[in-house]
Amino acid sequence: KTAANIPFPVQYQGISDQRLVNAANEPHNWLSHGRTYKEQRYSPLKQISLENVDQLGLSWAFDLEGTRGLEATPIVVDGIMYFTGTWSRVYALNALTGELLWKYDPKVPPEWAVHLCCDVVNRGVAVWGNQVYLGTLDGRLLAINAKNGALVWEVKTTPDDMPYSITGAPRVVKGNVIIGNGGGEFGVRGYVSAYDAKSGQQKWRFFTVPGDPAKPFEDPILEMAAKTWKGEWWKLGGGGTVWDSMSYDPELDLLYIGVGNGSPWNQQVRSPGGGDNLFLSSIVAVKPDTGKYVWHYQTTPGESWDYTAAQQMVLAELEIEGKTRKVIMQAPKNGFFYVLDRETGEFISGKPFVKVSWATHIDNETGRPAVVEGARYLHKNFMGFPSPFGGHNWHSMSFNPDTGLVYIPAMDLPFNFQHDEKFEAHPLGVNIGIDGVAAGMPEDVNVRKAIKAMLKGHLLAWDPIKQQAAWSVTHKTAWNGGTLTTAGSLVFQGNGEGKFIAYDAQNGQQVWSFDAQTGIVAAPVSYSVNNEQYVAILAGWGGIMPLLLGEAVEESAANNTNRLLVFRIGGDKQLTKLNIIPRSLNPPPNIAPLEDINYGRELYQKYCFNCHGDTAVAGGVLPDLRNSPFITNADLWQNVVLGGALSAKGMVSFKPVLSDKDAEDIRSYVIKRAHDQWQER
Ligand code: PQQ
Repeated sequence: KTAANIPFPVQYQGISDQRLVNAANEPHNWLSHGRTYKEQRYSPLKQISLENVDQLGLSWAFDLEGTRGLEATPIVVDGIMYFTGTWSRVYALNALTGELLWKYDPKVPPEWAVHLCCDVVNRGVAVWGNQVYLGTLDGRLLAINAKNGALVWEVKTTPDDMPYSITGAPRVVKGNVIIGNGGGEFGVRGYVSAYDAKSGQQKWRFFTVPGDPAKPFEDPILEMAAKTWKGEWWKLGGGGTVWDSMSYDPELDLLYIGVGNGSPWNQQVRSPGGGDNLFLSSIVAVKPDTGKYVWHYQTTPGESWDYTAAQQMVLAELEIEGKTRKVIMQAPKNGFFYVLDRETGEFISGKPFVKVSWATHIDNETGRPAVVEGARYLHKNFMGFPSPFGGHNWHSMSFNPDTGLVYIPAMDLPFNFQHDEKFEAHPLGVNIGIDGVAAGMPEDVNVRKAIKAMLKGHLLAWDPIKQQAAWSVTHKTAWNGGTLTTAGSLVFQGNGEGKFIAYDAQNGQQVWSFDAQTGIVAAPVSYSVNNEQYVAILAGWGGIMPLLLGEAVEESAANNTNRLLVFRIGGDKQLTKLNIIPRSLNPPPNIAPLEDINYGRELYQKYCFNCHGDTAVAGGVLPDLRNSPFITNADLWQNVVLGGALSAKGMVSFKPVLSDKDAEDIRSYVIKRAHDQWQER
């Protein structure tokens, strides 16, 4: 049966602005990224509850192409589900049966993967009218016919010759499709754009950081922002990408955007001499019709640690000191949980929700962090918490108005920040201004093991009024999925070990678990069709940590399959058991001169670590080079690393930055690391 002859369910109706504004009144649907514009990820459905969750079972599963990260939140409209897979592919399914209605592959060139910091991922689509909107890894915004999957329009939202990308889901506000982009690790300037949802015509663009002051500022507010920068920041873009989060308040008519880190991260390189560097690491409120600035709150002035404020922003009404306040809540990478007044941006409270060592507290009067002496690593390294993975990353949190708790996929990891004395911007690989060897896991096996024991992931239930934890569960791996909470008093979360779990929302007790056979990073959704409630989750291991820090996810279920799993009470479908064949270790002898190995390590930690893993330990998505057949032969290796033999898989030629000898030294280092493995077990 082909997709074309499956009838499109008749109950489907297009999504109007009004439906989006009132999405909370449609419990059976999940109409936008965070279910409603408030992005609470709270489902009012309660057919699945504490009483019967033990009877929850698989209703159906849908296999997707690929074996890399799945990060999308499905959108469910009147019995149809829309979601994205790897390489920006879009799928439309019958949400009752799992039948494929249509699929659209925007055919992202595989070579573009070299410009992606964090896997070939996508966090989902927006639906409006009869169209589905999608941002692609290579910077395009697409409108696709929701009924038949035909392309309606396509625009390029980023310049062709710069390492921009899109992984975040678009949002539609008052007929405008709002889209950001990524690339902050490579050297770009962040912005958000709005396009007319019908025609694809650009309506406005808001730059999050000022450009070259010799040229006219695109917006008067950037003149103010430019006074907070020093040096020639514009040369490497300055950063501030809006790569994931947005939310909207229809009453205040304010669109909130979450702004990313500096580019490069290291402020000494980016804006020598300091300054707040607005609007890096800020929440910025703009008018959705014009993109005009209204207010901002900067979580990390003078950002120097990759502490993005691109994390989810949840809107809620909270009772604070006897008054109902319209708040915006965020748990950004920097480790503080913020509650702000969303009308004015006024700081209400901020407390650490994970281990934090870069600042002691947030000043109640000014709303500014008290940064610890030395944390800026100006003269020597700073070993601190949180790491650039963040106390919380893009994995969605959820807020349950019944319990009053926010459920955060939180992380505790340290990081060694050290200025890169030899920093020079290069055209391939990341440009962060941090010494890659110093940041890497140490050689000493015992120190390595001690650090490894510190890498933790938690499900944290946070009370935003008291600003303290209500309960928490510690996972085996540091990198885990987003959360969903429901009126059935449940919290759902998948984890890196490949388990999809339900917890009692009040106390964190585990009440149900399913073996998904692959690590989960996406967030679940809930919906109903024909008055029956379903919970859906994309299961597919990936994203930044499995690429970059294999050491932190050793207990993970590696990603052998990409699937959508859908559950209901009484579901009894079984997943077929996967047959996993571990690769045996058989490295060539470790005989290269130490000097070459060490130089190879320096290059590896500059060009290779971001995808194949810090100190050559991969986390289950891309090949672990220590076990790769390509290290057994110098010619084979050169064919891939310099010859581009695997560019169709995204491994481009590094000839523009590496010589033959460089490539061979990297191979020598990887061979050495292959031998280290026996010791490190
Ligand atoms: N993406 C992930 C992921 O998908 O696992 C994790 C991160 C990104 C980060 O930790 C980032 O800092 C990050 N930064 C940018 C940026 O600065 O432009 C983009 C992205 C992205 O688009 O995925 C991530």
